[in-house]
Amino acid sequence: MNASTHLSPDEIRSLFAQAMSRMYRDEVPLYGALMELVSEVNAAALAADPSLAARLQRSDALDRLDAERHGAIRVGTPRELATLRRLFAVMGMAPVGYYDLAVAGVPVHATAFRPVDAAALARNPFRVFTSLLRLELIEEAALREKAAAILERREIFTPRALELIERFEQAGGLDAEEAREFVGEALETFRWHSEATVSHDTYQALLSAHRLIADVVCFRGPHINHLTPRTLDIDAAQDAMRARGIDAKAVIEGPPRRRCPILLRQTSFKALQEPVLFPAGERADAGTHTARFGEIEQRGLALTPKGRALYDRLLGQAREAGGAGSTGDYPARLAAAFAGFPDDDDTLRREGLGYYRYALTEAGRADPDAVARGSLDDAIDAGLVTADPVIYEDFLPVSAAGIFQSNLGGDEQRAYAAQANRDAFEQALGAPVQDQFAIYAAIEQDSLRALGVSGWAAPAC
Ligand code: OOG
Ligand code: NI
Repeated sequence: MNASTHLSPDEIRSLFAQAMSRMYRDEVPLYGALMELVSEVNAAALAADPSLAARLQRSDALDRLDAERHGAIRVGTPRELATLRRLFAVMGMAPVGYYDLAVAGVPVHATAFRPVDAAALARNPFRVFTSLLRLELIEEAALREKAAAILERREIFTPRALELIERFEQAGGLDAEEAREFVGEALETFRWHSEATVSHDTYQALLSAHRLIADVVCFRGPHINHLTPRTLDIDAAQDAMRARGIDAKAVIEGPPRRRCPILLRQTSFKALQEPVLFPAGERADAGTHTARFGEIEQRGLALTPKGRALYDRLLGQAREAGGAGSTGDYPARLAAAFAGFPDDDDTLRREGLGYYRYALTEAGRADPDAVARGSLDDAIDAGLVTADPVIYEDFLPVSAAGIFQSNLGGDEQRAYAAQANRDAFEQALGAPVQDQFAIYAAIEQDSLRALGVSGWAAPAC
């Protein structure tokens, strides 16, 4: 067996994303309806704006659009998280970013496993938002110890999945047959199991500590709780959801609607009430559990640290202006706050608020001397070079908290006093998380270098 017979991690990721999508469509029929709706909205958006298709094509986003998804899972122990890191590595997915959700009253911290380089992202940007339960945030000692003991006993990976991960690590890859088997085995970890592993009483006790704790602790594994397609027009998709009687979240998370979309806007439909069986002596008790939901998202420009600081400040303004979080006439407050955020690509780029990908136009390729004669901005103005938004591939902590909250069922609003603890998270993960800004900056830098003019730099941020 040598490297040439290995399937690329990109191919394994694509197979896995397809398998996951099929499984989720079978498990959650509403997901199928959402997929149809999003593909109709996307077709309409492309038809209405011919330049959109060309722009998406140049930034590699068009071909991947139909396959583009993110999922989310929640795990209970450091060992589970560390093994997931190895499992995702088989598919070319690395942990990027640290998200602390305790401040928003959700007792987890998280990262996103995703492909990192431009070619892998263009191929298939499948990402999984992965949260680790912070057991130390359960106040009652007896309950905390019980939860820890339950989690210690479970094994969320099949023996064969573990063997194939090791095989990948030792051989440096998997051949086609091994990869096919790996995808099937890995899928088992993310499958929904309607039999709880604990009694109804234990479930209730954990549920009242926090609904999310029950979701993580009481089942055989970290069931995938949503799989999100990418839409080109989330407002239209939100309207279409409502028109079909889908119970969409009241507010779209993230920035307001703009001419130049930035970062990430998301909306979701309420979690399903699903039947659960509890082992109780001879007879199984029946109950219900809310864990799984639907979500759609629109992705836009990746912001630089400067742009992100402005985003965070304006979002904070909108959220504080009304006293509470995302309620009342929040959309109007949000739009008003974001009047202070430039909304044309030229200004966003020149002010160093976002990352752009540069490419020679046909005219630029035909006349390299003309390209090199002036500055980068001159070449763009002369139509020799294009600058297209680098797409944001990550998540937003305030949005994620809103998504968690709206899908936990109850309307509990609490905040944990605990500090973010990135060191503990990375220790559990067994590796540092990568810095998203460095990744976007590298994509921008590489595109600049490929223009072949020495000395050109992206606007400072
Ligand atoms: C994850 C929620 C976060 C997003 O898109 O921000 C998320 C979860 O509920 O487990 O998926
Ligand atoms: Ni999500």
